[in-house]
Amino acid sequence: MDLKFDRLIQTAKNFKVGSEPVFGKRYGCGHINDTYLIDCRGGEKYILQRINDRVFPDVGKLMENIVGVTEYVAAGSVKRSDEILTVIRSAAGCPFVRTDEGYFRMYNFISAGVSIESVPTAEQLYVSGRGFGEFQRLLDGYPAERLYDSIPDFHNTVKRLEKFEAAVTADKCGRVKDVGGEIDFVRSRAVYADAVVSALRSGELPVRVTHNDTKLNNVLIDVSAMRPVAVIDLDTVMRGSILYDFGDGVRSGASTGAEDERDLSKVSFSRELYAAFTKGFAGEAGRRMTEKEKSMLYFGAILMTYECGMRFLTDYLEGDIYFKVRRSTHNLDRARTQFKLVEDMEKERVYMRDAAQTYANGSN
Ligand code: ADP
Ligand code: GN1
Ligand code: MG
Repeated sequence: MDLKFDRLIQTAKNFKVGSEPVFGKRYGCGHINDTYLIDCRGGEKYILQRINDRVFPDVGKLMENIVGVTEYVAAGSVKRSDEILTVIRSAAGCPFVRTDEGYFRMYNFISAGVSIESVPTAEQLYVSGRGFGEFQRLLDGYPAERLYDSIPDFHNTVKRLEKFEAAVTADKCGRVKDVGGEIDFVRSRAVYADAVVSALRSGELPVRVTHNDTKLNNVLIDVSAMRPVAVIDLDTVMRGSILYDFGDGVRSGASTGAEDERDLSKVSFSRELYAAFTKGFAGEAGRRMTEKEKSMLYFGAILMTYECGMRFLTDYLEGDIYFKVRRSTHNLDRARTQFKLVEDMEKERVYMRDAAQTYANGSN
């Protein structure tokens, strides 16, 4: 439910803002939290977010993660402070505030960059790859033991598959009958689910501190200077694989159509966009990757796209309780675009693998 204007302003007043909050409105296109832009009398701007506490039940621990990560990134960054994501404390010094309407946090509004919400140009996606690759590099050395698992098993695709099967069995909304083809699609690729989970467990792939939600609109880009400004949406910074960050960047960026496009003829995997993201990401993070990571990097893109499609379909079957939706088939439409991309990527495996290895080895 949207917050009433006066409640929004009242909530913003709980934080240490530069001057009186006078205006607020809904902002951005995130699928999880409720995001508002707050304007203050003196011209200062802030992002106020109502944290989705169904997704993140322990807000205190979540915010400890975010404070730790933002401070670490700030210390390792050479950027100006207004280009660095910063948690604004409450008057009482707390990184979040609880009101009758839920849990809220505030960030500085970073105006030097924007979220790209449409199909990016190759140059923009290259910049996005650089931003996430740089973030991955900046997180190197972050004490992983300080991180709380804000969503346990977030990219454990085996567990995702189990949840999906449970949703099919429960068929809470009677929707299973309409999505037989999509269910078969997920089942026919069940073999993907275990590949990274087991390689992480055996130590074949190193466990790193990763962002885990490297979707295109989670990096702010300066589109005139063509540079990454800041990586945002740090709720899911946890232990993971670099394949996840690479993979989700490709999933969300290297498509010729929107994530929720209904006309699947508009949705295809783009080699040009893939190469651009890969060049940017590997250019920043490639030197630190192991040979195993380099050889499996491309698979991260297939896996993240498969997993995300499965998550959308699970949510559709469960009655749209996780992702924000604006129409009854929204999650199904999203699942279908992801499955179309998976099919395309499967045909492009060799190209994807070779390009990722080439860029990760720095030969381009
Ligand atoms: P969600 O978890 O719901 O995706 P995000 O933290 O990604 O929430 O925020 C939603 C959108 O709001 C982002 O995609 C971005 O466009 C905008 N946004 C969030 N934080 C900032 C910020 N500090 N400065 C500028 N824009 C922001
Ligand atoms: C969500 O929060 P947002 O919109 O940046 C989701 C991601 C999905 C993505 C699909 C915490 O990202 O995992 O890949 O939607 N975030 C969470 O668009 O579940
Ligand atoms: Mg987001």
